[in-house]
Amino acid sequence: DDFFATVAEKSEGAGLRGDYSKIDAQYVVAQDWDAYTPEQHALWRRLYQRQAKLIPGRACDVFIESLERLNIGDGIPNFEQSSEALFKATGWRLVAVPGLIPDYTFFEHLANRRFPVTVWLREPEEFDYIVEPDVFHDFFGHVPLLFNPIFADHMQEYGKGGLKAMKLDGLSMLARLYWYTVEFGLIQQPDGLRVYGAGILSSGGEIEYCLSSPEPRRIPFEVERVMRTLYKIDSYQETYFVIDSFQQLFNDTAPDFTPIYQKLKTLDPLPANLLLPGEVNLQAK
Ligand code: HBI
Ligand code: FE
Repeated sequence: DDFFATVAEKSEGAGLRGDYSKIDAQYVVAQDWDAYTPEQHALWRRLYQRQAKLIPGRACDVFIESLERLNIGDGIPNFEQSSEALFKATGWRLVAVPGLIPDYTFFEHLANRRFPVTVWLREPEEFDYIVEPDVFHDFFGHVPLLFNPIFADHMQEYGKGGLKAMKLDGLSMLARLYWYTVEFGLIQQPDGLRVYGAGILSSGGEIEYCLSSPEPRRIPFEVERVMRTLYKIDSYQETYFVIDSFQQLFNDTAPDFTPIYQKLKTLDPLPANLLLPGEVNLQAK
C-alpha cells in the first residue's frame, strides 16, 4: 500500500508525467513559470474557485489564514515569490520537482526544510480526480500549512524520520502516518471538526464527505494505530484520524519509532474500515 514509494521508484529516471531529463541529484528543476499557458492559469483559477467555495467552515483556521496571505487565486503561483514569504515565516523553502521523486530524495528535502512542489498542472479532463500529485495538489494542498511553525517543525521531523525508517525497513508504516495526517488528517477545533490534510483540501468531493458522511470512521489520532492501518489510494478514505492540535501531532510523533516498527512487524496490518473494540468513532457535528 505504499503507493508513493512504488510510483516514486517507477518514476526514478523513467519519468511518469514529469520531464526528468534535466534534473539534479535532488531532482530539482526550474519551475519555468513563463512556460505556463493562459489556459493552464485559467484551469488553476477554476480549481482554486471550486475549493475556495468549499473551505469555509471545513478547512482548519491555519489553512484559511495562510491561503489568504498567499494570495494565489489568480493563476499558477511563482514558487520563488511564495518561497520568500514562506522562508520568512518558518524557514521553509519550495523546490520545483518534475513529479514524484524517490523516497530518499523526498525525505532529504523535508529534513532540510525544503518542500518539493510538482511543476506540471493536471489536464482539464483530470479536473475532478488525479492519480499523481500535481502543482495544485502540492501547492494549494500542502504549502499553506507550512506557514504554521509547529506543523513546519513536524514536517521536518517527518523527513528525518523517513531517512531513518528507510534504514529500519519501516517505510510502509511511516507512509501510513503521512497518509493519515499530512494527506488526509482531520483536526478537532473548538468550533468543530476541520480538515488539515492536503489530499482532502485539494479534492472537490472528499472535503464534504470526510466531515459529513456517516460512512467513514473518525478515530482519535494514535500513532501505533495509524501506522498499523492500511489506506486506500483511489477512493475516499474509510477511516480518518483526528488530532486535537498540531502540538499533539508534533509531540506524539517525536519519540523514536524503532520499537513501534519492531512491534508492528509482528502484527497484521489493519484494514482501513475497522473500528477496534473500545475505540471511539467521533461523529461530525
Ligand atoms: N515525491 N514529489 C513527491 N511528493 C511526495 O509527496 C512524495 C514523493 N516521493 C515519495 C513520497 N511522497 C512518499 O513515498 C512518502 O510520503 C512516504
Ligand atoms: Fe501530497
